[in-house]
Amino acid sequence: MKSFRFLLLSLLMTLSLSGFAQQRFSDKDLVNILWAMGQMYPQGFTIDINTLQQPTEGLAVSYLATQNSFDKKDLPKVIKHAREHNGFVGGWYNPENGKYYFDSTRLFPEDSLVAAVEFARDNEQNTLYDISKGIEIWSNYEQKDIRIILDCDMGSSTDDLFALMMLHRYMDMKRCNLIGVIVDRMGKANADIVDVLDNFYGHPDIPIGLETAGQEVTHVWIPYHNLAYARTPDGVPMFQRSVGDEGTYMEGYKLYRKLLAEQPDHSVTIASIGLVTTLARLLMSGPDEFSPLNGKDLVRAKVKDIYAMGGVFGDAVEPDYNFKQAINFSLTFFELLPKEVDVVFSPGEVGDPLDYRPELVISDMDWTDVHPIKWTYQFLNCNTGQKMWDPQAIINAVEGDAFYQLSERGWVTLTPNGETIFTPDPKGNCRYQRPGDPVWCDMVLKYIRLMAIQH
Ligand SMILES: [Ca+2]
Repeated sequence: MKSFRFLLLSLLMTLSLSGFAQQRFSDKDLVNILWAMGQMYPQGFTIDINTLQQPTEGLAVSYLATQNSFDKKDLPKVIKHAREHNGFVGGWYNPENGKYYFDSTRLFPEDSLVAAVEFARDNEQNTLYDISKGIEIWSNYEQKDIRIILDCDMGSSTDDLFALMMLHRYMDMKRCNLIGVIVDRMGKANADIVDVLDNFYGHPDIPIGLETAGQEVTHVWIPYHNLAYARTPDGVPMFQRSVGDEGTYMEGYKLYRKLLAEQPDHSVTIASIGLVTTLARLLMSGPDEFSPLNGKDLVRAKVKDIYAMGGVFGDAVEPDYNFKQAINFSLTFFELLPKEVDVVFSPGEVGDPLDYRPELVISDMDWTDVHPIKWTYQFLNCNTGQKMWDPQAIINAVEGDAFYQLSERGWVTLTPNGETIFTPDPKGNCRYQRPGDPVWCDMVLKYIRLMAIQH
């Protein structure tokens, strides 16, 4: 390793001493430099071939054209492509097959995630790299057609806000299609918050359903339920809405039925990050104008899987909240859910280490003064132990099961005390997320933060 470092340093010194720094380097020089870089930075590097500077920020995406360029022999091809395009080359060493991979690379600003992911998908790259954050981002170009219904308890904890924010960002990246949002926390104001976010993030027409006969949960962790009615000092509504103050929302389980009936069989993913009251009512429902099937059969026919924030399977700091709050509905949900539908639980301990500090939320959103999440964090005390629990169900639903360390398969039963009991069985429909290590947690939090700076 030392010899390569020496080679690189002496090359750079020679070139800069002879006044080459302002000029383009010859192909031969670059082959030697990039090869030495590969040895020095086996975990990966990106370099500007005109200045030999390594950028300190940006989203680096490889071009398809230089895919499968291995080792020194392929470097001239990579250099030629980089010269004709963006002038960046990236490389890394794969210890599994002993090969060095080099690519002509395009660099996007870090607030251009959508364009970067689109480019990655067009170039058949499964990942891109955020240089300043030091994290890989998945583009999963082969994964298509994820249809999600979000079921949330907006209006109390703020992780629901981030979960919905992420779904909008994923939509922008064409990673999923959010076909509807159910609000299972009763009260129109809570659905109005969804309406605000849908408008703010540029998808104002997403259908919203509201639970009206679920369970009244009076405790509010962070009182942002009046967010939709915020006014500027001049009295003008601060946030745009599709459903006005006088508007109404469809009954939650009816919207479920409508949306499911419209979708192909086994195509819908439900991300449940609140209570399961509306899901229980859906499962109890009978045939109606939307479908001749009863709720159980409709779910069996249309739902592919459910990612549910809730349950306790390990050393959670706190007991489960989502299932316990409306225990009778939860018991019905567990009893009636068809066993063919896969469920992945995201217990509290997975999100516990993911602490998106209020001051970071506000600074990450400094690109605008009018922002519903920033408003919440500016005007309310969000330093309440709020963690990024709900986004875990969303990330898993979109990024896929390989992104998490999931348990083996088994069955989960719910006790009247709200305890989730897991019984291993290879035929079982349930798995649960296991907590990630500190490196993984750091990456996920950085990813959520990257979504927050997009505009
Ligand atoms: Ca929630």
